Amino acid sequence: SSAIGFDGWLRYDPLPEPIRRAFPLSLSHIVVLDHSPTSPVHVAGQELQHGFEKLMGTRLALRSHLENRHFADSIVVGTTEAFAAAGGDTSRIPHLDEDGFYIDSHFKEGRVLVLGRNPRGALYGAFEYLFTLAQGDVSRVACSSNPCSPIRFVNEWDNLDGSIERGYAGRSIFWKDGHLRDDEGTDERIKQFARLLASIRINGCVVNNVNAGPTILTPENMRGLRHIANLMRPYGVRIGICVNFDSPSVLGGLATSDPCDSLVIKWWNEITSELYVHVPDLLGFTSKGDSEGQPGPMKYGRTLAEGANLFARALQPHGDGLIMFRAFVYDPTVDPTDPKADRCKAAVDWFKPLDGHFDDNVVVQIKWGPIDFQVREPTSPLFANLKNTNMAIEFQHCQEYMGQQTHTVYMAPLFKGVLDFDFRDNGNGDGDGKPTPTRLRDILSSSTPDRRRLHGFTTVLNVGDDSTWMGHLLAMANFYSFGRQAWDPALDPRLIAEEWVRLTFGLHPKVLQTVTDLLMGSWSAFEGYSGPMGLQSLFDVETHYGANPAQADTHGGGHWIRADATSIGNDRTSAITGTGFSAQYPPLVTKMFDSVKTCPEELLLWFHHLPYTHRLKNGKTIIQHLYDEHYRGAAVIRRWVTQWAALKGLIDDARHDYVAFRLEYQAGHAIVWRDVINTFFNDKCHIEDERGRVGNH
Ligand code: GCW
Repeated sequence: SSAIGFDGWLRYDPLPEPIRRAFPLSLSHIVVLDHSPTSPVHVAGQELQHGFEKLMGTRLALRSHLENRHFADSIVVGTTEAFAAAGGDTSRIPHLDEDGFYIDSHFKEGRVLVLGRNPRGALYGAFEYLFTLAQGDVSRVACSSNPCSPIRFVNEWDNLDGSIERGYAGRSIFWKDGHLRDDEGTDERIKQFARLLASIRINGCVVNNVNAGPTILTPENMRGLRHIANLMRPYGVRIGICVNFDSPSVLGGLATSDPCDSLVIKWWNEITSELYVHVPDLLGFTSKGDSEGQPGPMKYGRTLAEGANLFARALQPHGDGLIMFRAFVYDPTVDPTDPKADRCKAAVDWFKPLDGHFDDNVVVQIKWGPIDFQVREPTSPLFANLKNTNMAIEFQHCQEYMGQQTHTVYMAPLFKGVLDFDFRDNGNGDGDGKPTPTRLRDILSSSTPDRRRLHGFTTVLNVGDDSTWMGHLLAMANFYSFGRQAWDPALDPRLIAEEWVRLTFGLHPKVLQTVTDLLMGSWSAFEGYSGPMGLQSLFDVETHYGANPAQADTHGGGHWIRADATSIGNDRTSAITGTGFSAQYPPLVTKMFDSVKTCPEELLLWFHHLPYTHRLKNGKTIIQHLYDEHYRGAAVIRRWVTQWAALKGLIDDARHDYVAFRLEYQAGHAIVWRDVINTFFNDKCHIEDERGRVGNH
């Protein structure tokens, strides 16, 4: 079972005979409209051959169009341009954007068209067609699809020594002992990773940690980057790197790394040119400047924008490289006794004044919430404050604060809510007189033709060399869902889960129902036993793993819940008593959060400080709801153990046992969470649980 999960959702398990027989075409060939073996179109042809054979039991021969102009009985794969050049009729193909694709399984003409606007799009179409078949759908497919945004990147927090910061799935697949891994299996793993990324239409991967030092830029490691880029390029995945701001002084031996110093500028220009020799299609740089001990422009008395533009100008001559400049800048030592201090306000405080000062190839990369990947946060107000700046959202699928892959927490419902958030600032445009969209997923869409800005989607993924990639088979649903949501943020998380379940565990209706329900209830269950009502998860502040609620209010990290003997919650309203965080939103949203009546109850204690006896809409007091939620959450996981056991025999034993073991662990750990937190609050307020489960005072 050591290879459990290596294929991810790309298993292509043989389809049942009745489904195979219902397939109306008798195909014999795959026509690949491209000659280059390193083109994604070539990979698409091979993937179609491999997938079709596994699913349908028929091996189709690969052909190039020059040998045969006759498309019947074939799957034809290529760009729309190559198809037209080969004599194909493109009149029915709708408009395609970069990376978009068109699929038409035309039964009368006896062929399947899989065409992309570019080679990458053709590969995406090939996967889409195979996924449709793999889910048992052999009816006619006629569809086209375009991405919401060209920025669909994953970040790997891999250190060059091979460790992964907040990685829960083994060691780095790229690095070891300061340079590229060279053990057997490395190339295979990198290719397989790129294949998984391509299959969910991810086009970029940042291959080192935001906290990594400057050694990524040594000549040896530039050769390593070249090797990685060459392996991933055929899958349409471009690589980027994180750059350390002090590289000119630390690596280059200069006297300073001041972004306005002419020698520093020259150093960055030269090293960037050198990098492009190795990686001609570099995605660009990612930077964590002036944050958590990392050096940045402010160290030299310069603004964050001056720092970002330094990189932007070094990249600019070489093509379309971007500098992804992170907005995660805050003071890590805020004083817990200061009632006005609030880490939530940091990103807007730092970045709003810089709106309009960033070059065109700077993208400010913004964590989805104002603190740090908690189980529940309001959508970051920074998205509504930058009107003349490119923005990308940063998710985190590696579950740093959500059980670190020993707990199953499917995050698509959480991120759907974040993306659906409406800032309600209609009419407050970006200065061109036109109203701008106000719902986050519309703000982030670059597909509207008249949008001048380049927005998009990133996540901290942190796969490792564990054979399941994410450190838990079920956590692969998160990896999968990121690709789907970055392509189309309006998608229903349940449909995404169902797709993933069919591709991963097959078509049995009971498996589909049980696993989908489990995934869909998982975030809410986890929130229940770790921190409901906007408390955030009450983690140990060092490990971010086990429950340690006592630390929340004493630590300078600023995850405060302001719990005392009579009341609980952080007043972040714009009232005189509050921190003023709510005022960073447009007025209608400020108003909604400011009022206890209209503030969504799942964020009530994020925004308000209230007596434990305050009554919620369901009639319960806050403290009773808190006790009950912890019991509900833990009970949900306990039930999963039984529900999963009922799938024995419907899933192969190796994978069934793998998941069963982890669910059993989670069920136990959820009880620990429940009891630690309920006891903590009971000790604070001495209010007994109405149902007699907590406290004996
Ligand atoms: O959530 C915090 C993590 C740090 C991380 C930081 C960041 C890479 O605990 O480990 O550093 O966020 O996003 O930069």
